[in-house]
Amino acid sequence: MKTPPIDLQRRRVLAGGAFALAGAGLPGLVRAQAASVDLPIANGHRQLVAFPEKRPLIVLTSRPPQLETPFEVFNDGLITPNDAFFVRYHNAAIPTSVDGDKHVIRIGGNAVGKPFQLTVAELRSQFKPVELVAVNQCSGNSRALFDPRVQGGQLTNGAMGNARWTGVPLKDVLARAELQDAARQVTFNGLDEGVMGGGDFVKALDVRHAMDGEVMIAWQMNGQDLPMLNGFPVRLIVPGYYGTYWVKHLSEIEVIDKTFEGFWMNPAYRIPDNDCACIAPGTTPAATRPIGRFNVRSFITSVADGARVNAGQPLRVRGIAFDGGQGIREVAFSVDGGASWREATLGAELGRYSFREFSFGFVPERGAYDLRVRAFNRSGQSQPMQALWQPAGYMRNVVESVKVTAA
Ligand SMILES: Nc1nc2c(c(=O)[nH]1)N[C@H]1C(S)=C(S)[C@@H](COP(=O)(O)O)O[C@H]1N2
Ligand SMILES: [Mo]
Repeated sequence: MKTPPIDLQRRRVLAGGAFALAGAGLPGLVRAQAASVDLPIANGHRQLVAFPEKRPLIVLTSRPPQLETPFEVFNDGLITPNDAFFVRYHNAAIPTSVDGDKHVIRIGGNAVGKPFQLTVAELRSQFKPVELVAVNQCSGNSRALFDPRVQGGQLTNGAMGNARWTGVPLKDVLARAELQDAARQVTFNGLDEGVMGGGDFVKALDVRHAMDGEVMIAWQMNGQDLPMLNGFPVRLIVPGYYGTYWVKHLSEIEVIDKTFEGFWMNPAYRIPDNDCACIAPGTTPAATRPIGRFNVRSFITSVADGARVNAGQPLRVRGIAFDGGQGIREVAFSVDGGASWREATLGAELGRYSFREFSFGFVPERGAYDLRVRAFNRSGQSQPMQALWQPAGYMRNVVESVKVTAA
């Protein structure tokens, strides 16, 4: 394909289509779009709307855009296409026009010797690019499936995606700022602004984590510029960690000599400080810590819950598994609701932060089947048979049940 002229390629403007309608309010959206979906939860009726650079996605809110990927997409391939990738924002004041080359990232804070700034054009030309396939998953992915229900965005399983990211290690960029011994944390801010509630969305990582060589400032996703709604022109990639740290439209990095206590680190995005990160419904955690790495998850993608399949004919089932970066070692499957288990076949590994494909086959006889899959990572961690509850509805990773009838 021929590359478009640089202006067109690098400059992103959010205008027209669903976004203009979104500005006019939800009734406009509803009139403009007939397509909708009923998610398997109470109050699960949702519109499917195509925002700029996106195919029709499940709308949670339109201002700011919060879009869930229709689950069928995860059966199309291990890489989630850019136009199908979910979108999450906290604040309505999101950038609508950005010059990708001239966009500036400022690096400073009270624990650097040499504050500096650089444009994205400089970032791309002055550092050695790296590539990594990694899952981005919202902490609240699957939140709507909790019982008892919890507050927050009522998401089913589509607030996740897997992409090949191109960028430079954050470590290389920070090295230029000459970190001082006092450096404790690094904060990240983007172009979007908060005027209500928690205010501007700012996140922090410990210095050691920020300097681990894997955390990346990325400008490409699956070989293309980032879509505007996924952080154009640059975003942070924090492999294995929940999406909340993957700051979009990254514009400001500060290295500081203490633990950052902004709203989006405390009290927001915290989990019970115990082994399961869970508590009994209705109780309050004794202590909390910032959310961290993904736990282990797996999903059947090729058959939907409630599907009818052909009795007496071989059924091939496939799906995806992932974890916080150990890599998937095994996926066990059951066709009898977990009474007995066998081992599924794993597909090629695209890296330990990627979705990993699994598949298995069996010949169903006439009757009902309860399909389950349970993944194990390389340190032996797995998924619970009963969901672990927590008040914010983060980190759901229960073994899913897909009930099918063979006839
Ligand atoms: N600037 C900015 N970056 C952000 C957010 C935000 O509100 N503003 N939300 C975070 C959260 S909670 C998630 S889950 C991911 C979602 O990434 P995506 O929108 O590209 O799917 O973005 C993160 N980065
Ligand atoms: Mo999130």
